Amino acid sequence: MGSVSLNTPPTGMPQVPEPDLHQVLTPDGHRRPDHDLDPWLQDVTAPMLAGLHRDMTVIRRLDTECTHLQRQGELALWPPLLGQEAAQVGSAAALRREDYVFPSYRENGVAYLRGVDPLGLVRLWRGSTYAGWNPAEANLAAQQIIIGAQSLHAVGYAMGLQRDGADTVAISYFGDGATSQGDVNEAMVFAASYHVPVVFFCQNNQWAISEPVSLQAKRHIADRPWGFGIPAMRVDGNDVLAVLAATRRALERARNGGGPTFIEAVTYRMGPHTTADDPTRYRSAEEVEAWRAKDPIDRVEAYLAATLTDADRDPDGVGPLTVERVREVSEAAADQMATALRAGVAELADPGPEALFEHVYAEPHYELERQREHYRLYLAQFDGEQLEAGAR
Ligand SMILES: Cc1ncc(C[n+]2csc(CCOP(=O)(O)OP(=O)(O)O)c2C)c(N)n1
Ligand SMILES: [Mg+2]
Repeated sequence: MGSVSLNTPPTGMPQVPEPDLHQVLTPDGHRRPDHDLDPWLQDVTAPMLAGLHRDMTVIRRLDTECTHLQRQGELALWPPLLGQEAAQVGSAAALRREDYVFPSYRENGVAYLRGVDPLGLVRLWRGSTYAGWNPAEANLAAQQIIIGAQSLHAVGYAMGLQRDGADTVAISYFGDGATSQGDVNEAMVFAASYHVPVVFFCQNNQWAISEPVSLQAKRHIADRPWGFGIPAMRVDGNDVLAVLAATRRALERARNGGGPTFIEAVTYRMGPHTTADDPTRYRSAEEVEAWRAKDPIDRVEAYLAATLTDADRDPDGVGPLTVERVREVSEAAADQMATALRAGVAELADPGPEALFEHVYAEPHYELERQREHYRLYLAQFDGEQLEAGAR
């Protein structure tokens, strides 16, 4: 593996670069040399790319299925990640099992790659559980709705890791809009001051609900961290290899005592902010079409089509590895996930209104018991049918 030194500003004289966009796979599938990222991509093989293609395809299907489930009344809300598959898969693939992830509501693909059962995500967005997975098992915190708050949690956790002398890194995911929040800026001050093993991973998807990034950032988002003394890299977030390399580089730097790094993954939210949003009210169809041409899955297929030869063997079969075969395997994995998800949703039990009182305190609490009894008596006034409707 290559050098882990980043272009750290000299002490006392911060250098504020205008970072260029790092890209190793062009939208039409050509491999571009990148001095900073290439050393982190030495192990990339066709089967590995096929695996990244499969993961992106599966999370795209997961996202589409959940959007449909919301439209069919099965979920209360869903925040689509369509278009952001490379940013989520590339970064999550770089993580070690023991690294700890602090996500926002949009990192459903990252959650999938951390081993979270998609049904856990569905139960969460259906409102039938407070947590769809055990954070300690997946090393994935609960999804954060308070914009940017998870960056403080990540830095606090990383300060603990530092004190434990652990060989582990915390990573915080957030959006472009979140970089305008106090929490993210405070987190960067602490991260830089204590030189903690944390990676700030910003998916700049161009929009904070209906507010374009151009309104709240007069320079690149990646320029901001330099002011805190945190080196930053601006990468093509629709380029899974560039994201993988940049995240590996930042993680290794943190692991080796190099402190925090900020990654701006430049991508695009192809769908609505959530299923409650109508993006046609604030952005043009031309803008969306321009980004469609930069699709993260298409470019991996184009690259494979241009580079696969008969010498590339299908790891699961007898013949050569072809783009058709890669697509087939990815679609089969997506079908399998979607079938299990649909079957699981049909069997989900409603926890009932009294579940509200569970897990508030670790131990029984007389005031909570009083409230629970009061609520039980209130509910007893209704018949079962009304109760069920009210519980949704
Ligand atoms: C502290 C706080 N303020 C406002 C909101 C309402 N809100 C929800 S999502 C969002 C936009 C976030 O945009 P961005 O950080 O770019 O993330 P994206 O949704 O694009 O992934 C806002 C303002 C909130 N959840 N929390
Ligand atoms: Mg955004």
